[in-house]
Amino acid sequence: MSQTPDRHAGDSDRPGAAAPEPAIVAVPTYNERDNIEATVQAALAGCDRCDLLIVDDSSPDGTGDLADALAAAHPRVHVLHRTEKQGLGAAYLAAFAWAAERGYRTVVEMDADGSHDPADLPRLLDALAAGADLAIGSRYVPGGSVRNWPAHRLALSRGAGIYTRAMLGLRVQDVTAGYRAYRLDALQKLRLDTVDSVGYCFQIDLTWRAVKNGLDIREVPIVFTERRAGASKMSGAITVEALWNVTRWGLAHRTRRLRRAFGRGRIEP
Ligand SMILES: Nc1nc2c(ncn2[C@@H]2O[C@H](COP(=O)(O)OP(=O)(O)OP(=O)(O)O)[C@@H](O)[C@H]2O)c(=O)[nH]1
Ligand SMILES: [Mg+2]
Repeated sequence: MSQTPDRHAGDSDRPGAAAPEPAIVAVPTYNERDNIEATVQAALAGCDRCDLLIVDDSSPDGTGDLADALAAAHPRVHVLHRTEKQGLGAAYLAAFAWAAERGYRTVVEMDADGSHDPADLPRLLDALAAGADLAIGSRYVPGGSVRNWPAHRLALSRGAGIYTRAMLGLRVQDVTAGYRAYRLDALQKLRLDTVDSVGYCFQIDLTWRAVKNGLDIREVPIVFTERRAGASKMSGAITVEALWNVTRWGLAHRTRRLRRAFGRGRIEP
């Protein structure tokens, strides 16, 4: 790796003032050849303190080669090549381990397809600086929105959110959001070695673990825009995985509450 996370130490406009330390922005890619360069350039331009890690699962369209070329041209860009497509969850877990090994203390998850605006990176990082353990780029809080999604896609996202919030009793508004910043020390409290969610369920899984572990979670409004090129990796299997896991986590959660209530001889509010 050509950069170290402390490269900004003492590097500031204000003499004597410590500059914020670098954050790593993990960008998973599978067949994002037409998107990755614009995403990387926008992130480099929009966030001085951000390094990027492209996590490519041997994309058949050559995204990995393009990522290597970007890394060769920009010292703040790194690439993690994986041998096969193993889903978003596995790609992010590999990125978290990569970041922890290199001493980063902040990690951001960001899609490569243009849906997540790199200009929002500083606001997510500001929320961590203000005390959050997890800052969620949220489409469904005041000021947040979704652009150009077909009605059925929006309905699926809203429906999944309503079901998940009801089953798990969550107050987070955008539980499936994929644009997030974590403090790595907080993330490591979540027993990541036991996470096996593959698709978008990974985001729900980590939100649920964050709530159960009492992390400080803050939602930052973002505008999410439909991908600008390439094909979605959303599939029926990904939806079924989320539905199944949320249902069993919700039932287990209710069973635990009932057991506790009967154990104490009263029903919890
Ligand atoms: N490394 C890796 N990246 C993946 C995998 N599946 C999806 N991605 C990336 O994860 C990000 C989100 O995937 P999308 O296909 O955009 O999924 P989505 O945003 O839920 O679906 P749309 O809203 O329809 O675009 C993109 O940058 C993908 O390239 C995977 O198995 N491995
Ligand atoms: Mg997308």
